[in-house]
Amino acid sequence: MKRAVFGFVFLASSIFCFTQDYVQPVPDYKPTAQNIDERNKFQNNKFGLFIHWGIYSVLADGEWVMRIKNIPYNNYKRLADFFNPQQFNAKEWVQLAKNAGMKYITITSRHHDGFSMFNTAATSYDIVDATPYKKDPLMELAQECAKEGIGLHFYYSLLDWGRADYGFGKPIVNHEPANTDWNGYINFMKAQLTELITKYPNVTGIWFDGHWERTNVNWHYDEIYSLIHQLNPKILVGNNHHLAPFNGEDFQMFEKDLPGENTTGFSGQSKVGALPLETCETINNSWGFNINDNHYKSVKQIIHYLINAAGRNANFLLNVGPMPNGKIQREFTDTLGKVGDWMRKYGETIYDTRGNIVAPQSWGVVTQKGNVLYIHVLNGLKQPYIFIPEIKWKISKASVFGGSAEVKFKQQPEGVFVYLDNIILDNIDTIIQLQ
Ligand code: FHN
Repeated sequence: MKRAVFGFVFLASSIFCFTQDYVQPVPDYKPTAQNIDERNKFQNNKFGLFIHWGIYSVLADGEWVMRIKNIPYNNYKRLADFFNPQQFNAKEWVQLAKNAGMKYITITSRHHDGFSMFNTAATSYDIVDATPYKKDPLMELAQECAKEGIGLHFYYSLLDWGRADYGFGKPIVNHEPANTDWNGYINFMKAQLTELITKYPNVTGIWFDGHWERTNVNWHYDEIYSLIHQLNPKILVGNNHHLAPFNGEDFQMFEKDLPGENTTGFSGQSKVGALPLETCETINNSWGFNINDNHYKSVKQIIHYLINAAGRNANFLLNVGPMPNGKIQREFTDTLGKVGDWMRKYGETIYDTRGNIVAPQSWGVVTQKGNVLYIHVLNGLKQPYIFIPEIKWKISKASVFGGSAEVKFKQQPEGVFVYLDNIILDNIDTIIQLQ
């Protein structure tokens, strides 16, 4: 019996050791005042454009096409020979984001295929050296964003399916892939990140992805995050590791789920922490351009996602996958234009607000700015009123946002009742403003 218990404990603890993530946080990371300021700006921005663009767009089958179609790396690399986005226009992309009411762009500088979409001296497998295009679209984009006051974050993949020093598929021994130059790979990433942070104007964030492919290697985050903050203390570091934030990170991200939810299975271990939050979702079902994907989200779905994120105190990063010619397809630009129309009218109830003031309710969510609460009624009601719990402030007035008509309400110790019987509910969002 004793032996059985010991065996069980041993097995359980060895499984635990084996499966537990190996994390190297930055000891005693203290964000600078500039970094805190940047975090605030980031939270005020609320809405960003995510862009997945790489040589995979040529095959029009998403950014995982190399793996999914089992294309050998050396064959896949040939895509660079005919990646020539002659119609790419940074001005158009930035205007698209601006017109949609987005305040920042997060773009793939390098995805899991390892192809660098920027001019880098660390490898020749990049857009300037390996494609007939020979130009650096990320520099054009960075300059245009800086000119237009749009923030810029670079997505950067930790995972690399092709480089020998990454050793994709190799067993992990002592927190490193066996028989590879793992330190060489870490140094390669550091060199590229240095370029991205020092050469491109106004970059304010690095968005890591791919940790989940190797949860027990030494990613040297202590060195990488420290380097980033040394180069520019205001850079916001985020990592899509699907876990609670590590020390040294400046924002927490969620993939295809609102903070606190886990409908996709990515966020099971991702406890909501105290850092600024961001959730990303894509406009159809693909991140990279996919010619067969017609699952376009409606304008209403996107606006609801944005409001639901804001109500949970998170930004919304909405993705599009541009085509290999550099254009963004019409279905996406149309939708973004309509989302922008809504933002021009109601953005005041989203930008610069904070959420999680009141837990999400069956009828919708609450955002707050100064002494105003914005009650977003998103869902149909069973009764002609809503109840808002947890309100501690004294409410002096309730009105429909943008109008002058007052709305009946009753404040009780347990919360506020707002009566909507005389109000025609909006198909997207009925916003009641509480003073
Ligand atoms: O594998 C990637 C995927 O291609 C895409 O970049 C998304 C965006 O959040 N992140 C990864 C999956 O977690």
